[in-house]
Amino acid sequence: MFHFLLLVFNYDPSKHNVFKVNGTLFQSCTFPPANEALSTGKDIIQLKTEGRKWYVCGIADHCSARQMKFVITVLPEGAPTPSPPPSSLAHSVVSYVFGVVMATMVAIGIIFA
Ligand SMILES: [Cu+2]
Repeated sequence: MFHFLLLVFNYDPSKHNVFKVNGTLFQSCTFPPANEALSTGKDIIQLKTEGRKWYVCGIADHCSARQMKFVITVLPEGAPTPSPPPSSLAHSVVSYVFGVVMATMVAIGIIFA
């Protein structure tokens, strides 16, 4: 059984937004239609499925020039851990400040059992 975890994007909504994209769009900083953007400033995303998820900021050149992009890999429960988990992942809500460069992030948190 797979439990989900929460991804929280905290940012200033007057300056940034969040698009969920695929790997190709992530690489090229191409965005879906603007009405698909998350823009509350505190977007909470449930990661319910395994695999890699990509998020980018769609404002101006933030994605391409400022590397305002985020990728997270959700591992199945019981998967071998590649490295010791940061202690913050033990919390029920995993929170990152959007805009911090995180090229790769492996989520091993099993939340809401
Ligand atoms: Cu931005």
